[in-house]
Amino acid sequence: MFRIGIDIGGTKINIGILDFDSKKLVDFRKIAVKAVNSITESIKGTVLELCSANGISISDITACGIGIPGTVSGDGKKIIKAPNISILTDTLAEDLEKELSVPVILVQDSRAAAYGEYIASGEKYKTLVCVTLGTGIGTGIVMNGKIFSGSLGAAGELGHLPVKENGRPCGCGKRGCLEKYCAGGGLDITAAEILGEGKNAHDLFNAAKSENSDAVRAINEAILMLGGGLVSIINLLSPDCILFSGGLSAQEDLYLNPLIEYIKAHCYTAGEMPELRKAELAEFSPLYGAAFVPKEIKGAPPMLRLTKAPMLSASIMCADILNLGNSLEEIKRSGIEYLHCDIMDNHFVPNLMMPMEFLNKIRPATNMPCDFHLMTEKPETVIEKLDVKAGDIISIHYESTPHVQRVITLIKEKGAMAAVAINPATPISVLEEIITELDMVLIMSVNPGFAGQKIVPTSFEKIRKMKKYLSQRGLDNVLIEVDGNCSFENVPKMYEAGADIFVVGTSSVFKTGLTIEEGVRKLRETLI
Ligand code: S6P
Ligand code: MG
Repeated sequence: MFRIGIDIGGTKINIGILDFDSKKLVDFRKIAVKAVNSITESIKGTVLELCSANGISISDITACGIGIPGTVSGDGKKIIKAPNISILTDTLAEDLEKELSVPVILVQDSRAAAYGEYIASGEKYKTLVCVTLGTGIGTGIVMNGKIFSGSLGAAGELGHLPVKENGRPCGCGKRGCLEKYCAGGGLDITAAEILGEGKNAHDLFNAAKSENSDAVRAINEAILMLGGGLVSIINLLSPDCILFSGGLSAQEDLYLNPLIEYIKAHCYTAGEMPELRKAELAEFSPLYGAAFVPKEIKGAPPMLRLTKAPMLSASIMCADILNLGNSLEEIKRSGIEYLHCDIMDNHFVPNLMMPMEFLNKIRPATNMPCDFHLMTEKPETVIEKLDVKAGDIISIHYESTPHVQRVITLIKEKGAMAAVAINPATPISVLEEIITELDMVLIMSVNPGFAGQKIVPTSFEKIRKMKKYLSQRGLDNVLIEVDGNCSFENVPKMYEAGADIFVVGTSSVFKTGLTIEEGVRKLRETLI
């Protein structure tokens, strides 16, 4: 499977196609901004051309991320502010999503760059700061493997640290911001002041190389200001790593190296110095990061993971029945979201499970929401007897009753979230007439009836199809649950394919040799 990563800049748009598994850039193209009439058309044309040049079908693209030089909404769908780029349209994400039939997410370019470097490092840093020294200063922060935007969404504006009272006016509306002195644009102004009208940062560095003392002093002043800002970041966040990119970072002898020396001499550490060096991916980091962001941002429309993190539903039939009270407590303590209660009638499936007397003892013993999975004929007769609380989910099998719609109505009347489960051999298309009434679809990744089975291999593709099916109908709020062999190995693939809730049983959380808490921790680690 592949991703599209796009980086929209002031003069050019970089578009790349990336292999999701190897995390390698397969191929890329550059478009000059001045050659763009319609941004949607230009991007679409280039993506299709890239696909065909590399023998990749558009249906193998699972998501597209776009780095934007500006502020984007929390759900990654709208551009809020991008004053320097006139070709952008408000509906870019929406339009491209329609044109390419893949989920599209927008992300501020410096955050995308930081995330790109994080992925390129093999996810080895816990907290990484990526500073792009271009015309301005872009700062992206990755904390615990996730992009950090701050509660109010404006984290990482190092460039707007005030360094001079009533100083140079800045595009942000304030005066005396750090980037107006230390980034390329600021050094252009300094050059004009010192060397004369028309001179720029490049001339300033050339003058410093020829030992022009004013130029040397001006550059050193800029280093002290920027160094001070970066020391504050280190003292505040204690990151593993600060990476530098952007045109100015190429001035190694006169700018980057002395800056790093200043930071080393002034930052507060508990012994270990953060790694301070040039970014690895250089100009490709925003494109690269944007491409992998759709997996990372677990948030809003579930397709793009902008508000929802993956959820676990613990299969009670796999718990230690002789010790059920303790297991229930441990399940709760480990942060599992749902209790998955399987009900089987030995008719619809060849097994019996959970008599009502048993279930009705479990229900008052926990305040966790229940995820009832009915594998019975005449599901309505079971639903009537269930002790349902707000937040519970009831899934019935499409194959179990000729009256699916009637039963969905009954579930809703009981106040539960309504879900329909489909067996491995049942196509998604059977949901067509009822999909708008559902809160969740349960994809069976084994044939129902027993725990401890092997996954039906086509399940991953089925989840992916389901996700697309929902998205094409504007039903991104409908959850996808997967039941059957949700192992440490399978869950990340199911998640990547688009599933939201995983029924965890003997293959992960109740695996012999692990405590429930250890199993949950191990599983969550695969989903970061
Ligand atoms: C079985 C049932 C499931 C199992 C669960 C077991 O049909 O619906 O909920 O309890 O799938 O998980 P595992 O990890 O043993 O496959
Ligand atoms: Mg089940």
